[in-house]
Amino acid sequence: MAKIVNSWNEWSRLRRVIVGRADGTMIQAPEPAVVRDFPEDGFPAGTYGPMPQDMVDAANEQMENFAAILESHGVVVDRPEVRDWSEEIATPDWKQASQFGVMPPRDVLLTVGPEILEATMSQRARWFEYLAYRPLLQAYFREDPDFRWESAPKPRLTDASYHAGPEFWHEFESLDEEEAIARFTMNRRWNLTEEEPLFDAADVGRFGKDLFVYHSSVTNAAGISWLTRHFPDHRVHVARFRESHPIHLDATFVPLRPGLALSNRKRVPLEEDMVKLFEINDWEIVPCAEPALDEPPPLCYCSVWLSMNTLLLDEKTIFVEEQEKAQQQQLYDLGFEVIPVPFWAVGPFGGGLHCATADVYREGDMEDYFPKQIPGY
Ligand code: ABU
Repeated sequence: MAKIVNSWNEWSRLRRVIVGRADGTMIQAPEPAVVRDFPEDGFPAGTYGPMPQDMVDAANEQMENFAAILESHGVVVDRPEVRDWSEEIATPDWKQASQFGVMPPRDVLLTVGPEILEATMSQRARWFEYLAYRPLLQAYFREDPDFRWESAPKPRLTDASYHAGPEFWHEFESLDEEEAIARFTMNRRWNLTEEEPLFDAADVGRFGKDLFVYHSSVTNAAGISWLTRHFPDHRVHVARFRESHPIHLDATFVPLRPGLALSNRKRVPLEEDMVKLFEINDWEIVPCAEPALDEPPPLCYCSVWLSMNTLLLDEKTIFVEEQEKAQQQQLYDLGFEVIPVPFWAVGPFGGGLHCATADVYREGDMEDYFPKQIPGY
């Protein structure tokens, strides 16, 4: 029987990966966890519906091209199921008028060694997203006797999981960035309460034995506590950055190879112990390059910092968005072979090259890259 699932970090040689799909992606209906508001592009707050078909086609074309590039480098590429994300969904506790999509597998699936963990997610619209990956996970389970298939406790996502309803986001949007940072980031709370553990997989940075989890607008302290208990052989550290609306670590702080990490030049780390941990273990943290875009493209809820949302083929070779020339040059200067990949059309579907993928197999085992630790962190 085959070994299918194994990945302990972000940089060891990639052999198998899931690449998402743009098909059927929705501008989500409002809910306590998220309100989409694109008045100039046909979706003012309160409205929802499918992404324009020409955008879906353009994103899918770039994703097919990326899958082909990965395959040409000896990586097996798996794809999730196409599903109808426009359907209303319900649990005994709530109804949600639309779902989201399945472009960013990184948000949902966390691979740690031989385990793939389905994250709780914190948006009602994303409650059933794991279903698109189930055919793949079932196949891995059948073929790989060591595969640990795990699912975090499905959250209730009742109103108790949120401080307020969709109106939270209307008020949030009325604040300028500094006000939002002072009110929410510095107080470690956006609209999630601590009612139940909530986390997105993309808030976890995998550095071998050490996992860094972003306390963000989609991951709460209970979620980080759950992950700490779930991975007793790891050291789980809280990461925080000076960012008004944090969603996911992979456009904020990413490892490039043992001893080298890339940090968002604007989003300053707020955990002093985190910076110290890297310093005492002789890691260099470099600020990323300036992004090519000033503003995100139409219908995009991600930031321009998708410029640093890259995928490592191995610790010397990195896939970078084709038009992010400054980021490419910086990585080249740091000693990487840079493979440019056109991917801007995918951004509005939920992310860049890292978001659009989920590791299945990278070579190597769990290693300790931070032998010196800081007690209590
Ligand atoms: N899913 C990654 C998005 C992060 C960002 O927009 O900065």
